[in-house]
Amino acid sequence: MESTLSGAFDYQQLRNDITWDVAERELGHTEGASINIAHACIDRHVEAGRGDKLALVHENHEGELRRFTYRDLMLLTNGWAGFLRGLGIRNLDRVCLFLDRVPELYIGFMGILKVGAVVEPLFSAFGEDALHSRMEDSAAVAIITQRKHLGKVRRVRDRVPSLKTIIVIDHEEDGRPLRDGEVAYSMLANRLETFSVFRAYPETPSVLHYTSGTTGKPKGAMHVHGSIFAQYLTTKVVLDLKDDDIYWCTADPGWVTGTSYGIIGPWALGVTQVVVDAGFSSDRWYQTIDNHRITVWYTAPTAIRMLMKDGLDPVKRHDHSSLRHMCSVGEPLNPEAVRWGREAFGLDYHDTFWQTETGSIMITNLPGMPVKPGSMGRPFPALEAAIVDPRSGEPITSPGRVGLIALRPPWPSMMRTYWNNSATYYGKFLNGWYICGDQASLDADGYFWFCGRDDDVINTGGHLVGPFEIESALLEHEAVAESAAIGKPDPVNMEVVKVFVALRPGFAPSADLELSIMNHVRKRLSPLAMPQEIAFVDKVPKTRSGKILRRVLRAQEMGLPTGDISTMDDN
Ligand code: 6R9
Repeated sequence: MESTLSGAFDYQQLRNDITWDVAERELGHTEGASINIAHACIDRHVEAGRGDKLALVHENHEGELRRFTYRDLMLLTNGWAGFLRGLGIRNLDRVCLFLDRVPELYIGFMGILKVGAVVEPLFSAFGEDALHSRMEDSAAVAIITQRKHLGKVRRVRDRVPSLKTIIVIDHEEDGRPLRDGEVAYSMLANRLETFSVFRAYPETPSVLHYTSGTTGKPKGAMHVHGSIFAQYLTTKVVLDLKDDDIYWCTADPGWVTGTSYGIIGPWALGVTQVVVDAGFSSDRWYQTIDNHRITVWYTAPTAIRMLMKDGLDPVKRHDHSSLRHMCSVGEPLNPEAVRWGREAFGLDYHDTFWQTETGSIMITNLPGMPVKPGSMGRPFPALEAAIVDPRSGEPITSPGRVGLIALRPPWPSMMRTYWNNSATYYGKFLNGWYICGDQASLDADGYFWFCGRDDDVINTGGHLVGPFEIESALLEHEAVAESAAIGKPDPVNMEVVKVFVALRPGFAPSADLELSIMNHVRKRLSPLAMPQEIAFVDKVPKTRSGKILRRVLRAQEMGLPTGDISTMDDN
């Protein structure tokens, strides 16, 4: 494979210039000094005279706007911290956030950090079991929630012995009596001019994030205050945020993208961000870009595929001329999605690969770097990454050979352990590398090409086929809106490819369509990758962060238990 690149982008230069200590320097941190994420993201800006700058523009479901400056955030997070301290919440206590995307979620997050406690963000859509297992595992002492979710919390509280306090943020709007151990807190009525922020250090625990659980039981990745060095630097270099940007991250803080890049990153840079607490509709999303004059947009392939499904007409009905940079995370970004983005917005979606465990972007298409549609790009310049042999952990350098994605520790936002599960944590390292559990290959230009989750890769007649390339090929077929490819056990070939396909509006299942889809994959990829079986479905099962749950389809196919599905999106 020969280089297909030309142009002025100098990756090696960036590797020389961008090191983690650049972030420490720019955040004013010196060796041995304390650093608290909440102070660095909020008070620091106020102290530097930037208190009047807008930090958060919040739009609720009805389209009503609320604006918060950095000074507002300082006073409100002080309020939160004073209140939490008054409740007896101390450093390292785990405090859950169980809220829709209301301002209290974002501001409460920082309030918890100010008091030195550990934030545990949970999707408000979680059912009782998902809520219970996480609260019990972390031994949470408090949970911040709202009336509409209080019923769920009440139903689990007897089974979470550590839980002392349930904090309800919108009690005033309702007024129904609270019970023992439940307290009301009205954020906007509680501004505190000063608060002595907990003296945290780079290794002090900050955020406990349960993983999305595409494979097996969710695990709590423990992060520390020093993670901000990586979140700051990647936000600056990859998301390219600048002082006058209006930034929109579409991720919910129940998912790590919604905290690392939906709270910490943008505020560490002192940027204005927009939060929309409303469900998905392509019109609403284009309206958001238009109304708020969004300049930088961070989203996910699942959302992009939903936008693609509705075609280009809705794009044309809105003005998106404010957009200058677009990024994607969570799943492999299909080449077709990149091409569509070019057509719709005249810009490239820049893929970013990382994990709850890594805390920040690891492999990515940097701004200015030529994007190869379908490739996730190259290691973040401050990081060493490789493709390694699954047995020896030795780097594989020959282009095109598939191996495991491996990252060289340490980096500032690496998880420090899995809560209550250090054995699993230590099991993630091989030959001095952190092993992500994903398969990929490198090309001659050093670009990474994603193949699949380690356990999703299909072995047909001894050939490894990545579900991603099959699903990407399927997306090029005019009838396909979304799909999932799995390996189905086969007596002859070990596995054969089976695909689950959701059709675009205007298409209906038929034998002809089946044949046309099969042929399309055969021609685009190979006879091996051609699906032997196609099931037409209304939608493919996904996690709340938009990841296709191939594991669930595989289990169903074999009549086995589906395992943990607590993060499955059941909307
Ligand atoms: C941030 C986040 C991590 C897993 C990861 C991989 C998949 C994420 C990806 C991607 C291909 C990308 N993943 N980004 N696969 N290309 N750009 O998603 O964290 O929820 O912990 O998931 O998601 O399989 O290992 P998390």
